[in-house]
Amino acid sequence: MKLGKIKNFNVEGNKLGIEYAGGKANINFISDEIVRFEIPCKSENYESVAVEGDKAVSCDYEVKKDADDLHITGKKIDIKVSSDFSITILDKTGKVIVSDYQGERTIPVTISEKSLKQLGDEGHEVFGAIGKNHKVQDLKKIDKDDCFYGLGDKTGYLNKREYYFENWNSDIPQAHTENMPSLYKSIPFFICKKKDSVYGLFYDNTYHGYFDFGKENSEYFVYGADDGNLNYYFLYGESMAEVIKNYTYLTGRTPLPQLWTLGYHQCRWGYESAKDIRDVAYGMRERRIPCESVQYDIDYMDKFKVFTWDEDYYEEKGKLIKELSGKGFKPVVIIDPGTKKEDGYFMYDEGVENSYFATNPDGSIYVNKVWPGDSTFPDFGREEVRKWWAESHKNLTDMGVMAIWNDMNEPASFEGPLPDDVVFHIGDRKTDHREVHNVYAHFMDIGTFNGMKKFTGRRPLVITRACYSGTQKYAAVWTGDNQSIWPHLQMLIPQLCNLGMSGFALAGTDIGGFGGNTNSELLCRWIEAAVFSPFFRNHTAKATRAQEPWKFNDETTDIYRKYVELRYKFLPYIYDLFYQCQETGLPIMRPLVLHYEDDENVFNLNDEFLVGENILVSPVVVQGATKKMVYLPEGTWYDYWTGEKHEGKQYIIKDAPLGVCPIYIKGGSIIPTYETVQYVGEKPYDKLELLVTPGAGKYVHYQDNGEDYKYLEGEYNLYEFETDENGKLSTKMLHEGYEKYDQINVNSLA
Ligand code: MIG
Repeated sequence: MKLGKIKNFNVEGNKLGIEYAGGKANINFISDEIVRFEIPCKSENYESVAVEGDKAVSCDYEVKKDADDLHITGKKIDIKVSSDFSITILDKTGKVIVSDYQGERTIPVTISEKSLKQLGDEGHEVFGAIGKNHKVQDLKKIDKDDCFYGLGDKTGYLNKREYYFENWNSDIPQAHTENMPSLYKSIPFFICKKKDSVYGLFYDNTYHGYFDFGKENSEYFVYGADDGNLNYYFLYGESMAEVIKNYTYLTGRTPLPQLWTLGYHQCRWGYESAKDIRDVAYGMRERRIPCESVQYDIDYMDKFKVFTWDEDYYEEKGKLIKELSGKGFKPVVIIDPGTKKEDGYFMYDEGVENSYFATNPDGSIYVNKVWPGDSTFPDFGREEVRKWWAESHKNLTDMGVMAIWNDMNEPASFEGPLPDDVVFHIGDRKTDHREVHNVYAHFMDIGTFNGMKKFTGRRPLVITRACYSGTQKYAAVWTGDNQSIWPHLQMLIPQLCNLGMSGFALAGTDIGGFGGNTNSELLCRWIEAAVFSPFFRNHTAKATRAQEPWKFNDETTDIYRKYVELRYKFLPYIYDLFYQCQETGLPIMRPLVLHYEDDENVFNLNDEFLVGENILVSPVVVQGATKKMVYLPEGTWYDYWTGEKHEGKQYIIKDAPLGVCPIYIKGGSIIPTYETVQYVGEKPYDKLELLVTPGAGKYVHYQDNGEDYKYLEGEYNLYEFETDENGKLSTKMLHEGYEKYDQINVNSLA
């Protein structure tokens, strides 16, 4: 951006202010590894929605000025600041990690307005074909070997290089294709893995954002936004894992969930009555398929009015919930932000009385259509509105509701998008839809989280469709309306891995696919591939083929059960990973590149993933395939099903007929497992079985009541298990504060 030459600078603690001939810029050290760069083009007072509280720790750095440039010497990185706030970041050996691109963009105008119109007439969609300069814009150089990961839920592949994306939370019921600019979430963070270094960038700006990773020109990547400040954090790290640790230090980490939330969930938009829910719930138990919840989609509400219950179809308030709770089902209900405009409806009346809804510029309440018809939109950016929303959850928790699923919070609307000038707030500051759109769900989720925490006393499960960076502190996510097609099963892997690297450790897809009709093979392959999806739910739309496994055939039911049981077996391992995530920010599902950064075979590996560091999963995601080419990275790997030993750094062909998902356990692993139950809480988990593979190993296992916050007061156990070369186990207690297992057994895989 055109600021001209540096005139002066001024250092105050962690903050460096730079005076340019044509404006100002700021550099702010958060830590030795995290540095914020800002041109306050819109506002002097930067307030982040994603970063809460002051994260800065004291750091040592020195600033020197020569004729044209500033030279900042830090502990981990050095920074050169030049004219026009051009930035070069170097490591301590003097090697450039990343630098601004000098020169103009070469925007390809591949389509004339005339052709664009022609295409539009027949309904062709044109995604990002015409580039444009943005009000806020940043160009940085790309090197030949750079790979880009992260950016949340974007479609396509693991590595985003040569793709174009936008950040504008969007409700997209059509099939999500790899060339789509945006889906439901806006997470302007990515990791650039270079030949021999790595860094992260977080462009913290909530306006409509744009990313081009070398698509328009292989020499540079472009970030842009429609308004706001140029405001980004550079995140240094010696590995991708360290960059993620820094990013999640800044924006927060996925908190420890309740154990049951990691179990299996069944859902459908189209359970139209208490009878439908009951049939599915008892159907699961009868067929011995473990299940935690049969979730309530919008039909449970009275005329889609949030915080109400339809007693005509779903029986007397509380009755069904109580009955199913007795069988171990935890009620999870959907909530939308759109609040029906109807006099006499308590939410509407309260909202009007207290001016809680977003307004038109003239002050009248803004109305658009969603499920309930004419609806209003709570102005969640204000604390008092979030408090009101939080309190409203008592209507549900009084009935026994245990978790909330927030939908349509992009916000979606049926009568065209919300106009730019709809008035919203962030805190007390008045602003408009353009700035709030991408953080609307974030603020809603905070309200939900606080309400559920208050009324249940447990760690809330809030499942959200839309979000922004930092929402991971409050909500789990699912990837929205996918379809029952093979490409969407394939996309599960890169999409959940990228969400994980973007801070969202608790994420899942609709198993079986939401839109369209699934078939038995696709459903079986989906449950195989999803067995380690952090959030584990089968869901489908109205008027599609039913997706409860027994609606197909016995083989499907058996395969399905086998994988849901496998999930329950590995629950303590998954739970341990969530425990570790609080320290490291590392996700549960990880692309191989996260742990094998130097192995070029894994930079673009889209059909395998790791669970933690010890389990490698290489599912079959291609129709009709019965063999899988599996890449095993360096080390020794054991086939989970046969115990067969393989040396890594090679491809192998694994026989994988329907019902077999190739799974490998790393040598020297100690993996905690539980006995399969029909639901968490069916019986006490008083026995732990350790699955071990040959080789010396060490593993820390976490145990608590799996429900509330008592662990914060020390009510938990930490076991350190160690095996020697002969497989002999020793156990050390690192912390003791909870009832210990009665038995710990060892089971050797090979
Ligand atoms: O546009 O509540 O993504 O999971 O079942 C439909 C009905 C609105 C969209 C969600 C989907 C949910 C559905 N909702």
